[in-house]
Amino acid sequence: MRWVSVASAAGWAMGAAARAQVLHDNGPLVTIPPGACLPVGGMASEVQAQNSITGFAQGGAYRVADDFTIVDPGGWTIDAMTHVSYQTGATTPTITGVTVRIWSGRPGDAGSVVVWGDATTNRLVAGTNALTSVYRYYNQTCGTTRRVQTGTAAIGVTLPPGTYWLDWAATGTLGSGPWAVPVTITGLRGKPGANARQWDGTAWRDIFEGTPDTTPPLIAQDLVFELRGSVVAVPTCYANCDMSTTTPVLNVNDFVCFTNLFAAGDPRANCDGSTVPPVLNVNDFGCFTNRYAAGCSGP
Ligand SMILES: [Ca+2]
Ligand SMILES: [Ca+2]
Repeated sequence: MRWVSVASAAGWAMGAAARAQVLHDNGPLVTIPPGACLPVGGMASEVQAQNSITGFAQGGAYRVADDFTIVDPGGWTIDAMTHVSYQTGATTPTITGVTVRIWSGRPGDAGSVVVWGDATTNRLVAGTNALTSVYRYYNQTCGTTRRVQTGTAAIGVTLPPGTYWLDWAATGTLGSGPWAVPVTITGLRGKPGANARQWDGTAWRDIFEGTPDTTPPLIAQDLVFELRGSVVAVPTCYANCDMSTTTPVLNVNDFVCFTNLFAAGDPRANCDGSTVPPVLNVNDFGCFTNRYAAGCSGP
C-alpha cells in the first residue's frame, strides 16, 4: 500500500495558507500504476476493482461530510481546507465557490450542531483553485476527462480537542458535478473505518460503493480533503499560562494571560475541562487559582 497525500500528489501552487501545517489529511487519491493514456507526469486515481463510483455529488442540492479528530490538548487553529473535486470535461479550473460548515458531531444525528460556518458564504480563496496532475477514471480504463482540481477554502476557527465533522459543497462552471473524490487506496475497495456522508437535499445518508442487489457488501467510503493551520501550544505546566521560561515561571503575567484567554473565549481557559455550556465560567478562575497555588516545578 502506498499513501500519497493530497499535497504531494496534487502539486498545487502553494499560497500563504497552503504553507501552514497540514493538521489532517483524510487519505490519498493517487493509485498505481498510472494509466498509459495520461500525459507525462500524469497520475491516476483509478476506481478500484469491483467499485464503480468516480465521485460523489457535492453541488446543486448535494453536500458531503466527513469526520476529523483533534487530540492535541490545546486544540487546533484551522486556517483552511484543501478542497478536492473534479468536473468532467474541465480543461481549465472551473470551481467558483466552496461553502463549509463544521459540526460538533455527525450531520443528521440528534444533538449534532454546526459550530462554525454556513452553507451560503463562499470560502474559496480567489486564485487558489487549480488543475492538478491527477486524473480520475473507472477501473481498468484510462481517461483524461476527469482531471482533479484543488483549491483553498478559508476557515479561521480555533477548536478544542474532540471529533468533528466537516461538511462542504461547491459550485462550478460546468454541468457535471462538482464531484467529491473518494479516498482511494490501491488494492482496497474503501478506506478502513470510512464513514463519510452526503446530503441529498432531503436527508443525510452514508455513502457507499456497491448496491445491495449487485455487489454486496456495501463498502463505506471516505472523501479526500485536508485541513491546514496550527496546533495551539499549551504550557507543560498549566498554571504557566504565558509559557515563560525564566524563574520564577509563575507570576502575575500568568494571571493576566489566563484572564485574556478567558475574555477571548479561548478553549485553553477551560481549566476544569467542563463540557456543559458555558464551558468557560467562574469555576475556571477558581481552578486556575488552585493550579497556580500548586506551583510548577518547571516551565
Ligand atoms: Ca471519515
Ligand atoms: Ca509564567
